[in-house]
Amino acid sequence: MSDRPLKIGITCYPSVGGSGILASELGEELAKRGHEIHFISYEPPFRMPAGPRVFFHPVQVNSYDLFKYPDYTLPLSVKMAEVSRDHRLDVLHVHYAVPHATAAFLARSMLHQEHKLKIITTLHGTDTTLLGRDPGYGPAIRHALEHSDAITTVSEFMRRETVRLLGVQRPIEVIHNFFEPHPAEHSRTEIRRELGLADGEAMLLHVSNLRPLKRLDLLLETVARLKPQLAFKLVVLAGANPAPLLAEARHRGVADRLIIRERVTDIEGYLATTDLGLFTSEVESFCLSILELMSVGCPSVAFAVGGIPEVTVSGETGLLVPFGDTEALAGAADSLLRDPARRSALGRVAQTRARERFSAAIIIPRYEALYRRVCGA
Ligand code: GMT
Repeated sequence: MSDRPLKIGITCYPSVGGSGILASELGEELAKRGHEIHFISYEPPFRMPAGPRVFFHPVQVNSYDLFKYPDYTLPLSVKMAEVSRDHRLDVLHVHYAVPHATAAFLARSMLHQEHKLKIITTLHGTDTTLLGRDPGYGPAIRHALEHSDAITTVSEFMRRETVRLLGVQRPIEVIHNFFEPHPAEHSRTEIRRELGLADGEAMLLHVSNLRPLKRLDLLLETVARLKPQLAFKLVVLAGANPAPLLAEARHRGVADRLIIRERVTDIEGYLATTDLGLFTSEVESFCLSILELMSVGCPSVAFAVGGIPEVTVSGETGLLVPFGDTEALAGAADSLLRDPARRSALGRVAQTRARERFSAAIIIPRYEALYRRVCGA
């Protein structure tokens, strides 16, 4: 296939979540490279780029008294078919299998001979590790994957889990996540002032959608274990209602250490202000937030679970400890907060690793090559 620009449909969850963020950034980078991007979802994705060659097609979901549960899959598949046909899409790239991969399969069946739609499914995390185990979803996910033209996962861990849990026999290509920082809107001084951080007070950062697998209990336990004489605040950029987290922090007597912000858009400003990332997930197929911090030269401490060791190398770009060992995690955080020189050294290596392995310049050509391979087939 020639090097002509491609017409690419992207479907993702538009809410604050790693898969939606990755899909939006992918669309932005592809549009910059001359491709035409059509987002199809129920809302514009949280970080959807504005600009030429980027379009958004909303999926309208009506509610009918007849149904106890509203259905999204069918209207999504109808919209996918319509956009694919009207805009002559070369490929539809769906992020997160449920229900996007199934809807794409239905869309292709609806188009039949009219338009040969190619489907690529990227698995991000709980579509395999949680829903893949659910007997109510597993067979439908497996079926949609078997009918995708290509399957990718965001880590080698995720590839192995997909084979193990879903028994997928088809080739799965690992294309790691990428991050390309935009210029920050606010300076470090402005953000520290906005957060009310005192001079000499270190800033720990936790970014997540606060779901149970982020293990906020262990996050607060780690904060409680940090030595009281250490001057720090944990800033939480929350992608969901933080009220239960705050209540639990009060209960544990650590609420005064927490600063919570919601729906932050100047993520780069906060990243650049952070001294150390703190993550306590029990499973993470990749952990985009660790990469985001690495890309601005900031190390993180976390549990060595899932794909996290593929992103950050313990002792070189951050520190990882066995899952659940909050004493070791607090010790790791404590040692780095007291040693700015070591923190900077880890941060420098982290930034180089982010650029050399997980930047748009490295990852986007891999997706482009995949699209061309699938479309030429
Ligand atoms: O599977 C999920 O939990 C949803 C997904 C999301 O939208 O936040 O998260 C996953 O995708 C991110 C982007 O690829 C990864 O960085 C996260 O590690 C992954 N989450 C989990 O595996 C829990």
